[in-house]
Amino acid sequence: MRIGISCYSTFGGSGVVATEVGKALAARGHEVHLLSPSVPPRLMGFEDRITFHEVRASPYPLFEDSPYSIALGSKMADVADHHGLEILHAHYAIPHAMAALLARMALGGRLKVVTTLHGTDITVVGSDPSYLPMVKMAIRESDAVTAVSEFLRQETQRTFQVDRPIEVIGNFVAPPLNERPDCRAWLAPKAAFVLTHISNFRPVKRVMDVLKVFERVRTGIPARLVMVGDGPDRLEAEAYCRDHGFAHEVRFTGKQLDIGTVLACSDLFLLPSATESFGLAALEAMGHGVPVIASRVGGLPEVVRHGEDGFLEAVGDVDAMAKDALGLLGDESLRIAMGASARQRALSTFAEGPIVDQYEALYRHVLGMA
Ligand code: GMT
Repeated sequence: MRIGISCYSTFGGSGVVATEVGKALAARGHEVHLLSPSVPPRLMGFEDRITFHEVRASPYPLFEDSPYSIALGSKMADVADHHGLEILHAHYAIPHAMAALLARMALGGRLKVVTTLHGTDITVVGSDPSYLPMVKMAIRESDAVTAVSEFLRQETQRTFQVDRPIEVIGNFVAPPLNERPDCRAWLAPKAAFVLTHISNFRPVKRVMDVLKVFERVRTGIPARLVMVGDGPDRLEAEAYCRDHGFAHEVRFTGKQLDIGTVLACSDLFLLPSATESFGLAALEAMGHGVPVIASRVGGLPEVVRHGEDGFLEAVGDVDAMAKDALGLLGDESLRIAMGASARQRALSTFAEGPIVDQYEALYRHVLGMA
């Protein structure tokens, strides 16, 4: 099949999933065209059968902001026309799904649009009145719609009052590489435990809760915290560590491509989000055998089993999360058992092969091939 995939090129989960799906499809022999404002971080190096197309919205003195959605729709139509695309797969509804529908109209309808809903395109920004009618239209008019968790499927139907089928296709992880540089020595001298958080530091991630959990844990056991990523709440987080006298125990790495190296020497992953439709970062930690402490919210309970792969607590309950962390890190056999359980779950229930099979089957279905 000839497939166009559009996504954001930031470090967020939807861009990661879109790129990894594209790479997996190309490895299966499909022709993949990736459309994004810049090269997505996971598209490193030359990949056979994947072509990258940069989307650029040209400025004009009349525009306050150049209309990216229109430029994306134009690029989609152009690429679809010249490369004979059969499917346009939009990852994250805003604006990719609307742009794909415009491209379909521009080509007289001979192009199928698949939309994958990822999270805040439904739960936060998508339900904002300034976007809601267009997101609803995109969900209704796409040839197929998927959601990354059962929670998100139900939330979409509730918020947008749509009764069309929405297929749940979860996120996936590949088995981690065996050979990694050992970063434990420089992350945690003096044999301290390593706690890790990875996100884009938006308010929805509640990074201050990560610090409050760590603050409690460090008083009970020797520990270090690694904060991977960047975003609006990073400055406040760094200031909190300085003001509370534990900045020397927290390492802010900024954005990192190689999260596998950090996860390979982590003992615990923290994800206390306010909402999370799936929690790809938690799944990636689990794939490395790292247990997770997270909020009991959104799609996280579909990924992390409380008491088996880690612990889930109410949003904002930093005392309970710290208690869980101290219990887990203080009991070596529990920590090892939960890490093994997390890894087993990630690499079986969320293995790449069967999940890419689901996308492939969906494409065949919308193309009338199945
Ligand atoms: O930043 C992004 O790329 C999307 C982001 C979001 O906020 O929508 O992440 C979402 O998609 C990921 C991949 O499917 C999920 O693992 C995240 O849970 C989800 N984020 C939220 O729901 C907050």
